[in-house]
Amino acid sequence: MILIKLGGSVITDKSRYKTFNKEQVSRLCSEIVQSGRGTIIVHGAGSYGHVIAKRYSLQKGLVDFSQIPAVAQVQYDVRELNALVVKTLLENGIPAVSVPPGSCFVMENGKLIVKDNEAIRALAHMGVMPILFGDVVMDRSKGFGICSGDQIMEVLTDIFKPERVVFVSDVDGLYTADPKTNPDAEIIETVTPEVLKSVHSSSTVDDVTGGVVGKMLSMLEACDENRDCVLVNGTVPGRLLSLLKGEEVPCTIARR
Ligand code: IP8
Repeated sequence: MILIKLGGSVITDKSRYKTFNKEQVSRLCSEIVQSGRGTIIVHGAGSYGHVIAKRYSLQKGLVDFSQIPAVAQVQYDVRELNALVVKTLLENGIPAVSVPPGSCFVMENGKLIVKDNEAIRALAHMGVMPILFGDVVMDRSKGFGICSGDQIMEVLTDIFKPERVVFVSDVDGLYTADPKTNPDAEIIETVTPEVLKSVHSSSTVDDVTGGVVGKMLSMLEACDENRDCVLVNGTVPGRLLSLLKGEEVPCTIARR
């Protein structure tokens, strides 16, 4: 089984509040179906989550009660995005159901706690794909917090032990600098914890969950000697399909 995260930069326009990239999501779903591989899909929040989360500093947890309407709004918005993703999966013949992390789980000082994963396992066992996503989640010590899709990936990796973990983003991989602003930036084909320390962290859009370096940390966490962890560009038609078919494509592979 392959665990795939469709990043917020691919499924939405991260610079414009609540802009869903319907065509791109539909194409990616069809590439996943065409690959014939068993998959589980997670998605990020994109502009349905990060814009308001950043404006109200929701990643800091409860600081003052003026944040509360924003907590409810972001939860509402990411469920709206999730409904759009699930609808697109259904249209592509993938039986998918929504599992909103903020309604099922809690966090402890920013760490997601999943004590009971029976429903998720039962769904997958029956051939129904549980779809989890980046969400606002109640936190035992901070009141609430932001749970990223990357944290969900770590939890699902523990549950399902996928043979491969794939992060679909809008860049070819990890670069030595931000490729959107620096023409000299070079792609790093293999990232290790040592390589990551030397990489400059930057993000051109509002992102409350750590951008590409945060993602690499999650990738390094998820990989082991039997499991590949890959960052691939989903905005290039056919690239995800090629990767899933085992072909060589431009990407960054995490290795410990
Ligand atoms: O887009 C962030 O999830 P991500 C979740 O996977 C929110 O980092 C609500 C901003």
